[in-house]
Amino acid sequence: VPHIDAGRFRADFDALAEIGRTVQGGVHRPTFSDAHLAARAWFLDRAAAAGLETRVDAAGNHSATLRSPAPEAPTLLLGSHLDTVPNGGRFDGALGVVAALEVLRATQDAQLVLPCSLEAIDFTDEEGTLVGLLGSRALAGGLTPDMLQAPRGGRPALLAGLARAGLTEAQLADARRDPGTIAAYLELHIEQGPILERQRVDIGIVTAIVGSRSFKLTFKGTAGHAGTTPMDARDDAGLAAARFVVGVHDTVAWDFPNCVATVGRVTLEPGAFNVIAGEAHVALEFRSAEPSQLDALEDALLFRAREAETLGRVEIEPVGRWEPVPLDSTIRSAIARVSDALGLSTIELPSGAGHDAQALAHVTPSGMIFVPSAEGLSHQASEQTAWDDCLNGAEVLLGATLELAGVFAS
Ligand code: HGY
Ligand code: MN
Ligand code: MN
Repeated sequence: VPHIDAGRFRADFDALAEIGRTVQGGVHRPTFSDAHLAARAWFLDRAAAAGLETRVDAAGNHSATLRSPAPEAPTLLLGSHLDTVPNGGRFDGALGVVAALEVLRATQDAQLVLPCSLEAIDFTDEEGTLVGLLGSRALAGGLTPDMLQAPRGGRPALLAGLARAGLTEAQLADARRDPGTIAAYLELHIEQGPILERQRVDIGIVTAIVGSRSFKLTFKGTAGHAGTTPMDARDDAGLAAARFVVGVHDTVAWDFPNCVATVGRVTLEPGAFNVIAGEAHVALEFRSAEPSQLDALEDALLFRAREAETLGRVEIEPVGRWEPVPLDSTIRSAIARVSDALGLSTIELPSGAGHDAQALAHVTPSGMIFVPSAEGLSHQASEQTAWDDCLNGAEVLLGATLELAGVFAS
């Protein structure tokens, strides 16, 4: 019976964590940065070293495949992502990719013949440094040209990034797979929240993934002299942005208790001590598991923007959205069965983080396995998951893969 080679798994995870490592011990691998490109090359090298087929598709998705001898065998995709947020952690995305590779190698080592091919895949730009779920949406056929016109990272960064990676915008859609060739999608990921740790549970069985919407807001004020302009004569874009940030917090805290909203960046122009800000650029993102709540939250927060605005008004630009999706119940019960057989405790929970699984869920049965995050911390250098938990996650991914290969092959 196949089993995870603990030494090989750990050695690969540690080697990958060195690529783009930061002085604080985190990882900085924004999409198409040198570190990101190096991590993807490393992944293909490791796959080739194991004698697995490797490929890079038109959206830059990197994958390793253990081919089934069965003719017309569908592919069971095991994925995650090697790109990170700026100054992110070692586990977000990377754990799932290394565990997926390890599942293929363990299966191959055991000379187990499956009715499905197994493919370990690293999706392009999951984090939205450029677009968000770029590779997984392209593969699932969910990438539309309008998503590339005003992406979160800005169009110049997108085009420059694609060029660095040897990709072109026109070919991204060629990465689309016929859903008939995909048996299912499975992803191991850290929880990135505090629930599993608080409840001392080993494995999280993900029920659904929240939806999210992102907007760029520009508050237009009047730049002016910081010394000579009386306080009642100012049209201060910085003050408008500050009022908006407080309004975002109050709106969600008071009226949308099970949603979240974040202003992760405020940039004031011209950005000098002695100049009243003429413009404020604000990055807004909010999430909910309920589509209807996303609409209500959008209305409420954009109303707050207009309330806060300066005389020069506020410009509001949508720059990204990911729909909430439920995950597959057959996969959820397979994860539960495998975890129970391994003596691991489980709970079911929704994901407050976005994942490639929400792009795949539109076209194929998709499921996610969570392992605990220490203190619920993520998207920063001290992101940490105990190695035993990582091993548990990889064993559950292996067991669920072997079980589901039989279920979804037909
Ligand atoms: O932003 C997210 O939720 C995910 O980590 N990309
Ligand atoms: Mn992730
Ligand atoms: Mn992330």
